[in-house]
Amino acid sequence: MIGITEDIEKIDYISEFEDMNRPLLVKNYASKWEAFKKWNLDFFKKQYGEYTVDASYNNQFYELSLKEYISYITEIPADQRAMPELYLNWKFQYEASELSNDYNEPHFITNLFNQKFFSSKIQKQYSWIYVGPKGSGSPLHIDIDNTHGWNALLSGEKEWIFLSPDESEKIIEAKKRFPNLDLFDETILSMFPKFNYERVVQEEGDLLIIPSCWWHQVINNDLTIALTENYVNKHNILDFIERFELEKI
Ligand SMILES: O=C(O)CCC(=O)C(=O)O
Ligand SMILES: [Fe+2]
Repeated sequence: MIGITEDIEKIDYISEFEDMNRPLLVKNYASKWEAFKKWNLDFFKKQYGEYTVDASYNNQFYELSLKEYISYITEIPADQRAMPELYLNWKFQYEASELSNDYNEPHFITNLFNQKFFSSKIQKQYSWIYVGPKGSGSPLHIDIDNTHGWNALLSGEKEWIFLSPDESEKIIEAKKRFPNLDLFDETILSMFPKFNYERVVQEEGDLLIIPSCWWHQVINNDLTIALTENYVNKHNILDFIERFELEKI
């Protein structure tokens, strides 16, 4: 079950959420960040317009400059764009690491990527800025390498569908028939009455914690700017390390 809190200090995050592997929406957590005031499309275009970024549409990936991307989604009306929901995900930490001065990792999580036994660069691989026009979003997935994630919405509104790891078998089975299983499509959703899912709306300034192996699908209800980072804690670190050991063999 997803939790919602207006005040993180009023709940016992560790026992009620971290140890239970439960998602949590923290209202307005990111509203006090510098990033919340500063990060908008004009700022990105002026400061980082020339940088090359990745964007996706219908599961295809494209490389373009940030300036080109911003012009594409703001200057061409959606019905005249060949890719109306072109979605930007920028691994900004490699070239624009100073952007990390504009926010703080949520203080209530434990992130073992900060520990000395990991490379100091590991977090760069697991930090993204997402920008997307209305109607864009992310297909149903669990996060990479079984990491946990947090997602801070700096502008716009996102709607999420969550399914717990207990639903995995049913989802994997359904994906065999429908590889692009779209649970925001009422017709598709009604074909799977056994799915236990929850919907949550994330508003500007809200922070969402997405625990390891929770399935989620996301749609942007209007133009959004979000920051998301993934991490490991005591619950998934062994699983994480094992994966990389296996890959080396
Ligand atoms: O906002 C999105 O579209 C994707 C976010 C997501 O999947 C995540 O933060 O893990
Ligand atoms: Fe995700």
